[in-house]
Amino acid sequence: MKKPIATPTAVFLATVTLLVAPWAQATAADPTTAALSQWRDLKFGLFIHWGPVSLKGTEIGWSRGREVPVEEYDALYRRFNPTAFDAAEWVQVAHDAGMKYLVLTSKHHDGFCLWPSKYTDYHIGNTPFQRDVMKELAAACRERNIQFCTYHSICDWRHPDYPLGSPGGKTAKPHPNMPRYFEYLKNQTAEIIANYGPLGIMWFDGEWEAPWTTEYGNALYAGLKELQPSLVINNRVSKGRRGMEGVTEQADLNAGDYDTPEQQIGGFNRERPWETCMTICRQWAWKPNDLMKSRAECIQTLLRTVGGDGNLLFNVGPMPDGRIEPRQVERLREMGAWLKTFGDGVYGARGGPFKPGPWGASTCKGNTIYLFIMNWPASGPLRLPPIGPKIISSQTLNAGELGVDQQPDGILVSAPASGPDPVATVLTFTLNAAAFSVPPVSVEPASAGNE
Ligand code: JFZ
Repeated sequence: MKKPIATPTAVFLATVTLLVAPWAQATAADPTTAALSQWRDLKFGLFIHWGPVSLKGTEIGWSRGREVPVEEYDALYRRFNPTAFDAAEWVQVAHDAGMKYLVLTSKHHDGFCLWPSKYTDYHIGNTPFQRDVMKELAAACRERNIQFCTYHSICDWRHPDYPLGSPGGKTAKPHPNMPRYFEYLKNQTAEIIANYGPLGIMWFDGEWEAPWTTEYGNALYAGLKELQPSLVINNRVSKGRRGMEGVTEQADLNAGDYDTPEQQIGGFNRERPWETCMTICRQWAWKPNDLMKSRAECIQTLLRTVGGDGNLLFNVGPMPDGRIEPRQVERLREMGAWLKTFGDGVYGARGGPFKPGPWGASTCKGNTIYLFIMNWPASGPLRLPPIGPKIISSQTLNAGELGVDQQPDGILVSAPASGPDPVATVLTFTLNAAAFSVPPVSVEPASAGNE
């Protein structure tokens, strides 16, 4: 018998249940720790939910067997022909928005694959379009120094081996075979890393259903780290996530490098990395005339997220012709234009020390605290809690002279005479010490007015 070569892939494929968490003993030299801190500095990424379902304008995965009959949904790919798709254009949009990474749905809950996988026929290569979207995007990202990442659904409501089906995992398949489905998942994720890696993140989802267990999740995590030690993997690879808050309970038992609050800004947390995922409109996949967030809401969402020490993964659903909707492109470019002026307090910064609240948010880098003041008291100055280090100087970037008065019991900031900025008044404090060493403090809501 020929001895199998122990390539990482072979080791991965041989691994069925690799228990116990190496991620629990991460050290500074550990590749995950290094990759995580690099990724955290990027702050802002583009999430892309796309597939043949864009032809219907309904939600990806969830509309299968609901708004769209299963047979019709599964046949959409035969007429999916996004001839206006231009990977360089998508990456240009992300770049112009000030985004530093991009996460594409390699496969959503509906099972359709945006790359020509050798483990299924249900993929982009068998559409009239035929082109390998993932290959083109990965290359375009590399060219512009944007980290290429993938979203991959664990649940697959179409695959006959996966036990649950549409709508929404509420039906049972006649001949489930979960161990074989797990092989499919391992094969495909290995294929993605081999063809399009190294990736920034592998962003899993659909882990909440019963067929997926901690054992499967931890084994998948361990196997992928064998293939690419620097790979960052979100907490949805395993169990233990608490709802839409996205925080993993018992993180020492459940694999995953960071938490994933969904459609909400995560709570202030410097201990465990986190990333809010949020849609620019309401739906993840493209919906005609979907309600879009305002410029101020988009930018403030980013600032509140970064101020809580998190990343923001902001989602668009491209249209069936392959373009990102022009008004969404415009909104993203507005965010980028703002970041061009004020991004210093975003990229490479950490959240705090003043925790986000109705008043606004703050970040810190070196000896500087960046304040993003969104709501001023109805009258009088904004009162911030006291901090140890001395404020040596203060500067505003988009308001006239602001009075800053550091007292033993707090810091008083007078409102700009020019009136509040529709996004945020941006102000820096330069300290006589490292700003990150100031212990995080809450800003009393009373001092933000509105009462
Ligand atoms: C999940 C996906 O279902 C969704 O389509 C999108 O990809 C998002 C990033 O992640 O979001 C969920 C997950 C679970 C529920 C709702 C949305 N749920 O259980 O109702």
